[in-house]
Parts: sequence; C-alpha cells; structure tokens
Amino acid sequence: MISPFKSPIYVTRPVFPDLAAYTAQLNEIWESSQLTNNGMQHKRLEGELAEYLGTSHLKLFSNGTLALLLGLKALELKGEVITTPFTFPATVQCLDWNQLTPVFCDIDPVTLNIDADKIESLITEQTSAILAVHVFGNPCDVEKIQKIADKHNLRVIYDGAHAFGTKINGKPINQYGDMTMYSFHATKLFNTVEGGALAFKEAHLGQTLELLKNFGLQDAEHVVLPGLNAKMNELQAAMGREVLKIVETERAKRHELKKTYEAELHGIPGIRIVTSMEGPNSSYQYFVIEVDQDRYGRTRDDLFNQLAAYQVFPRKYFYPLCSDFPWYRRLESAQPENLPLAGKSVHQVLSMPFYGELGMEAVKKICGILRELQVEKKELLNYRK
Ligand code: T4K
Repeated sequence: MISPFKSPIYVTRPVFPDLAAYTAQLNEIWESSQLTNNGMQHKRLEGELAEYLGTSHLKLFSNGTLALLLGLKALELKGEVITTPFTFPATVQCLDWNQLTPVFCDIDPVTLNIDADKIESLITEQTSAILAVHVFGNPCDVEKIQKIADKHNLRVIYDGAHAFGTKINGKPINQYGDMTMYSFHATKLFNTVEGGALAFKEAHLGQTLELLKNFGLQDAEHVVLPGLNAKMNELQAAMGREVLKIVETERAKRHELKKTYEAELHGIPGIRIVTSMEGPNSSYQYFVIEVDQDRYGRTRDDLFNQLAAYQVFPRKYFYPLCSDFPWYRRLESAQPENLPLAGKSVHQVLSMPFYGELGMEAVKKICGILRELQVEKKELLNYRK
C-alpha cells in the first residue's frame, strides 16, 4: 500500500505574495491613514485588474457573493431567472436576496455547465434573465446563450467565480453577457483574502453599483438607493496588487500539474477528467474528475472516504445540488426528474488537490493512490457483497 502523506493535502492552498512586498504596501497604507472607502490601493487595483481582465468597466467588492447580489440588483430584474443547479450556494442565494425565483435548467454532461439547448423551453412571461456559471472556469456556450437572450429580450449574467483570466479563443470571458462576477476568495487562483469584482458592459451601471456598495450614499447628505456595505478595504486591495504580480507564475505551475494529472490518470478505468481548457485560455482554478462507479469499482463517496486514510482531502464541488435546498422543493424545475444529468454528476464529481505549491511528486502520488484504490472487475463481485 502507498504510504499516507505526512501532513494533510487539501483541495487548495491560497497564493501568498512575498511578505516583505506586502509589508511595503502596508507601510504606504499606514502613512496614508486611509483604510477603506476607495483609497489609493483600491483605485490602483481596480485599474490593474480592469487591464488584466480585459474590460473597460470593473468595480471591486468585499466578496464575490455581494458583487453578484448587487449586480443583479443594478439590473432591476424581476420574476424568474433561469440558472443551473450545479453551482456553489452563493449563485442562487443571490437570486433569493433579490426576490427572484430560480428556474433550474439541467447541465451539459461534459462541461457540467448549464445546457444551453435546454434553456429556451424554460422561458415564460416572467423570465427576466439567464444566470449561468462558468463551472470550474470552463466557459458556457456563450454564443448560444446570447442568441436565446437576444431573441427573448433577456439579460445574461455570468457567475465567473472560477473564471479569473479565462478566455474564449483569446477573448476575455467578460466580453460575453451583461455582467461577469469574479471571486477573489482565498481559495481562488487570484485572491484578495476575501473579495470580488463585477465586469459589466453598460458604462452607466458603474454609478449604480458604486451607490449600491456604499449604502446608496450619493454624498454625505443624500441617500438615493437602498444599498449595502460591500466595499473592498485597503488591506485586501494591497494583497490583490501583490498577488497579481505572481498570478502568472502560479498559472504556469498549475499548467504543469494539470499535465501531470492527465498523464498519470490516463487509463484508469472510470476516471474522467472534467477540466478541459489549456494554456492562456484557462483559469486553472480546479482540477476535477468524475468517478464512474461501474468502471472504477467504487462510488465517488467511497473514494472520498478512502482518500482520507492517505491524508488526501479533495472536495465534492458541487454537492448537494442547489435545487435540493429545502426552500426550493416546491419548484417544478427543482424536481429531480427534470434534472437527470445534474443529478448524476453531483454524485460523481471530485475536485482534486490543485495549487502550485503542491508539486509534481505529490500529484504523481495522488494518482498512484487513485490507481491503487480502483477495484478490479474480478474483485468487484466480492466488494459489492
Ligand atoms: N459562485 C461560485 C460558483 C463559487 O464557487 C463561489 C465561491 C461564489 C459564487 C462566491 O464567491 P465568494 O463570495 O466566496 O467570493 C470555498 C470558498 O469559500 C468559496 O469562495 C468558493 N466559491 C467555494 C467553491 O469554496 P469552502 O467552504 O469549500 O472553503 P474551505 O474553507 O473549506 O477551503 C477549502 C480548502 O482550502 C480547505 O480545506 C483548506 C484550504 N484553505 C482555505 C482557506 C479559506 C487554506 O489553506 N487556507 C484558507 O485560508 O468554500
């Protein structure tokens, strides 16, 4: 048996900048006396990120969830929004906080993104938007989604929490749809500890978003909107500015790890690699596999439990399906028979450890463990007894 790792191997580890470089930024903050409310670090990061992500309109937020929540609010959506059940709870919870009803659409079994071919049949008089997620950083079928939206006069919002730097044939992902949300949580390729951003198409929305994230304050004496506090502070922004300097190095490391995973997993029956993008088009956010019980000989949950004995702790992103949350049970679109493919994938996916510092040898060992844990056909009969 392969020996367990000496210390736990988690799904990810945050990207840390050089401490001395961050401290230098902190010194500037200390000297400025400005800790939050659109200080110098914030202004600089907003500009630097707009350039890096290839957008003319970008606003920073204290996290990705509030960015999405307020983005939906700024678009003044009403009624129903077609979305995916296969996502992190934040996506659909943002609809709840906007009094919008999710209409769940099944997913594409290869990319695990919303199945664009199934969207149109879910459109009703009440539909105001499509909220799609670039799951694991792989792009949705953006062209098809836009065609449907144009035909039915719907807004398109992308949850791009995993899609930092994702491109489609070299074109930044935020060029599609009305808005794209990014998450800068500690677990993301690019982090500001907690943080997020919205890239948006219509310039005038910038003013509304600025108000929404700062209590609706137009100036010290005029409150013009029911806003929130969703501002990124100076310490977060400074962290982001330093992480941005090393993000390409991290991507390059992950590119090598991805290649190693692919080579080492090749030929293990019942293991499908979900991550598919390469090179400059990829966000390298996650490395995800699907476990087919019939061919691998174990369920995803069994594999997950077995890996713990080796000190390997992947995550079941995303489990459970959002459509299974108790408060959606009454919805027609949330019924399992309407979401057969999402219902299948949710029991098969496993996000494997994936971060630059992990190193090639650890990836090889994890793949060796996956190979070791596969139950051969001849053993399968005993295993199932
Ligand atoms: N939409 C989508 C599609 C999303 O995936 C997310 C967030 C959002 C929207 C919302 O964006 P934010 O509001 O978060 O900006 C994590 C993250 O908290 C969450 O941001 C992320 N998606 C989700 C997929 O993963 P958990 O509960 O799985 O994280 P946690 O704390 O268990 O961390 C995972 C592993 O990472 C740990 O086992 C160890 C390691 N870790 C984590 C942290 C926080 C560290 O080594 N250091 C750390 O500081 O949710």
